[in-house]
Amino acid sequence: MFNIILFGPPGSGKGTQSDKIVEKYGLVHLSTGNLLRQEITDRTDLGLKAKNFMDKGQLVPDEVVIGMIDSCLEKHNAGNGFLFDGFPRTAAQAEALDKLLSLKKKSISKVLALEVSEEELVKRLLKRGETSGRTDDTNEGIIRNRYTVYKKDTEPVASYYEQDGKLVRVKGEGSVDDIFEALSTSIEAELREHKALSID
Ligand code: B4P
Repeated sequence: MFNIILFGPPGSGKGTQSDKIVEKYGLVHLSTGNLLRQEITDRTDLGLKAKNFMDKGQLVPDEVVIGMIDSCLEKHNAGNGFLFDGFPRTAAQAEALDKLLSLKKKSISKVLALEVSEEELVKRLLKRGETSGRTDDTNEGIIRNRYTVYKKDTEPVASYYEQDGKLVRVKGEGSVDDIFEALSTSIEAELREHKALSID
């Protein structure tokens, strides 16, 4: 079993690439963004609370997101492993994830970080906002706030994994297929190492 984190700023293509990765490698996709949007659609208490933060381009509080991931890990018995998309986004979330996985005698194998310039991100999200109906994609000020929050709270999480030698940086600009190929190369190198060490 191997567990991957797909890391990167808002609009870097985490969701786009996750769909392709889970299909090819048979991983369970855990996207906190998708889970939160489902809670909003279902009008749950958690969803109503989260919507206030998401609409402003802010992060949803750690305790809400960590609780959500905890119950997802309980629900899914991932055969090949998990792909975490958009989680962890803060140091507290990264520490909580390590604790939750170590209770199951598991850990993160690799963190794949997509790198995209701010201007390209803003362009992509404004374009998606034309059709997605996502309130956090329609306003440039909110999109730039999401980027500011990323730089302040999320980007430092990369060094948490870099210290352990788990971080791989991948250029997130170019065609979706070329980026997927670069990600696949890193995943397969990890899988070979995994087999060589025969880690469960
Ligand atoms: P998320 O749902 O995680 O989404 P995202 O950051 O907006 O985008 P992603 O990187 O997945 O981009 P995508 O592939 O769709 O977060 C939304 C919000 O939820 C956060 O702001 C926060 O409020 C909350 N939240 C989520 N997780 C949280 C957590 N752990 N803690 C606290 N709060 C949390 O790509 C974007 C666009 O680019 C698409 O239109 C796509 O078609 C396009 N695109 C993709 N690849 C491209 C390429 N190579 N070239 C051109 N366009 C491309």
